Amino acid sequence: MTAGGGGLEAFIARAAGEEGFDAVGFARPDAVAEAGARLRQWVSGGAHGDMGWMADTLARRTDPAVLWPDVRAVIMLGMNYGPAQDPRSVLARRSAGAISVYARAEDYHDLIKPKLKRVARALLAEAGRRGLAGDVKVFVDTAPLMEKPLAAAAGLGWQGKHTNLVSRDLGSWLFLGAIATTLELAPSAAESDHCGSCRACLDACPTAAFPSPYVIDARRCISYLTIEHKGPIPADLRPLMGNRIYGCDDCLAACPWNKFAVAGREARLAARAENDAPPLAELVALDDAAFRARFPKSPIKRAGRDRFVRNVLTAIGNSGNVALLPLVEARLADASPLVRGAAVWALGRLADAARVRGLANSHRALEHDLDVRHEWSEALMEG
Ligand code: B12
Ligand code: SF4
Ligand code: SF4
Repeated sequence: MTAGGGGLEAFIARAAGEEGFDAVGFARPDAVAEAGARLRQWVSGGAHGDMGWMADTLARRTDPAVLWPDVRAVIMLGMNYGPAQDPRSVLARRSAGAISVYARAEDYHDLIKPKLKRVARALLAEAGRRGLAGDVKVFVDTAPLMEKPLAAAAGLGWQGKHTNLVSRDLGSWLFLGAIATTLELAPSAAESDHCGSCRACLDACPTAAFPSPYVIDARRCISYLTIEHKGPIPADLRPLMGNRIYGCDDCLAACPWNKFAVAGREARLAARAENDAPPLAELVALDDAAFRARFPKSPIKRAGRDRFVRNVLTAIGNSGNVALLPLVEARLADASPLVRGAAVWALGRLADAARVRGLANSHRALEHDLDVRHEWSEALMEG
């Protein structure tokens, strides 16, 4: 917590602490002008891939005052979701799926938003007691707001070379939320960069998603590929994904500042045991209803069943486990072309040439989807 004394800032810091936030600070809305310019450059270079919403909301995203002209201050809040153990241990279990830490628990959006609202309401009531009138809006993740640069300006941490906010006290495991307000608040001192010559996160990335330090190419990031990307995963990246089926933590987990991290104290953010290393065999068989029942209140539901099963089939293709072949073959006739295409790829990775040819004979003539037909050609090495 960065604020003390008897001002509104100290009141907010106390209220945020009572709601379970681990860090709080204050930024002027115009504190991130440089980041806005960089964001424009990033989007114009296409690094956002098919996250069209980043381009659509660019004007609002680059400047909080465009989003809300009356805003005078942005309160940035951080919540620690540090895992109890190293999340990378599951990467060696190739027949299990690796789910990123944030997605092993309840959806943080659902948890944090009501907490932000309670802090915001308490702030307005306290301001009223002091004879001040004001308004507030709360944001977590989904709004067009540059949360990381704002959090750095508010002193919560700095944007590390992996582009996420790193805190000296909490390492990389920090969710961000924001309360924008028309009330005047004294800005906190911005945090400076403590990466130094370290490049552990850059070297840890399995898909080389950092063209340079501090810049990510989302199109190569496994988090983007498994969660946001709607189409088939680019073939050259599939073998590099290993068993990562939803998000990725490798760059975050590599950061030496995590040595100061402690396990998160919010029980609803603690990993559900069934999401620590779920067998791929179980996940690949999920239909839509079973998928929704398997992941109640989970952020994983956002990707939808088809994208999720695509990811699972990619992991199966990387597993080297031929015992999974019958489950792959069952998906060759799936209703979703995305799933069928991923099943063909997994088949090509695991089965011998005669088996691929035999299955191609029975499935390919019925296939009308161009992407899936292309997968068959590749699996038969006709390309
Ligand atoms: C789009 C998005 C993604 C995209 C793009 C990732 C990215 N780095 O932006 C994808 C889908 C890949 C993604 C993945 C993840 N995300 Co995300 N994502 C967002 C979202 C919605 C917008 C971020 C954004 O504006 N990106 C645009 C790019 C341009 O921003 P940037 O990478 O920070 O780029 C800056 C730098 O390149 C910098 N820059 C350029 N050159 C230079 C040079 C120097 C010297 C410096 C200092 C800086 C610099 O300027 C740019 C503008 O600020 C935010 C929520 C929000 N509203 O902010 C969450 C958010 C960033 N995600 C979050 C999380 C947790 C993740 C994952 C860890 C999830 C997971 N486990 O899979 C991964 C991490 C991957 C990674 N290494 O970034 C958290 C991060 C919390 C934190 N501590 O920072 C956020 C803030 C959500 C939240 N509310 O908690 N995410
Ligand atoms: S989340 Fe994974 S794939 Fe994405 S940049 Fe970090 S290490 Fe690379
Ligand atoms: S791993 Fe090293 S370079 Fe990357 S964010 Fe952490 S300190 Fe910075």
